[in-house]
Amino acid sequence: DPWEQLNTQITNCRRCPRLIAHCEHIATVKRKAFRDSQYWGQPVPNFGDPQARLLLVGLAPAAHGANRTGRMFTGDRSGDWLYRALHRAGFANQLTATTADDGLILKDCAITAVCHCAPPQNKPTTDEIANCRDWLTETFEQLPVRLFLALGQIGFKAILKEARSRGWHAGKLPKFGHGAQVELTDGRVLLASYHPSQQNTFTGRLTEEMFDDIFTTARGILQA
Ligand code: DU
Repeated sequence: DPWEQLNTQITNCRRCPRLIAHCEHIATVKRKAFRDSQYWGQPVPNFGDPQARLLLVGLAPAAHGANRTGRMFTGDRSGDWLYRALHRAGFANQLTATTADDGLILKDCAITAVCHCAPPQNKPTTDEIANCRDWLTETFEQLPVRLFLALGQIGFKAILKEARSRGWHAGKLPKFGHGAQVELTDGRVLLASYHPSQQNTFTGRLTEEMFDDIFTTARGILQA
C-alpha cells in the first residue's frame, strides 16, 4: 500500500534535527490541559482518502494539536474550523476531530502540509521546507488530484513550485489571496484560502462564511 508506505516514511523522517528536537521537547513539556495525554511528538503523516481529488496543503502541525494527536489538524482550533467546513461540504463523515481514533474519515479529500513537523514559532526555515519537499512531491505523485487547496500563502507557494516543476503552470506567478484560483494544465485547479488559524479567525480576517465559500467553490470545481 503506497499511501501507507509514504506515511511510514514521513513519520520516520529525521532530516531536520531542529524540528525533531522541537517536536520531542513539546511532547515532554506538554500543555497543562493535556498533561495526562501521550503526545505523538514526531513528524505527522498525511491524512485522508488515497483516491482524493481534493488535496489540502497546510503549513505545519500545531505544537499541541497535530503534534499531540498525530493526525493533521486534529485537536486544535484550526482543526475545529477545518473539519466543520469539510463536513458541511460533504468531504468528512463527522464535524469534529479530537483524536487519531475518533472515527473521522475523509472522502475524496486528503490533507498534507508543507512541513510535517511542528516548528518553533510555527515557522519552518526555508531549508526545512526544502527538506520536506520530497514528501510533497510523492504526495502529488500518488493522488489523482484535480483541485489543490492551499491553506495559507506558504502552501500556495509550495503547490505552485511543485506544479511549475511538473510543467502544470508557467508564466507570471499568480498572487495569493482568499478565493484566488489558478488554472493548471489538464483541468487541474489551484484554489487559495486564508489559513483557519486563530490569527485569522479571532481577528475576523477569515469568517466562517468565507471559509464555507471556499468549500462550496471546491465542490463546484470537482463537479464541473
Ligand atoms: O486503515 P485505512 O483504511 O488505511 O485508513 C487509515 C486512516 O485513513 C483512517 O484514519 C481513516 C483514513 N481514511 C480516510 O480518511 N479516508 C479514506 O478514504 C480512507 C482512509
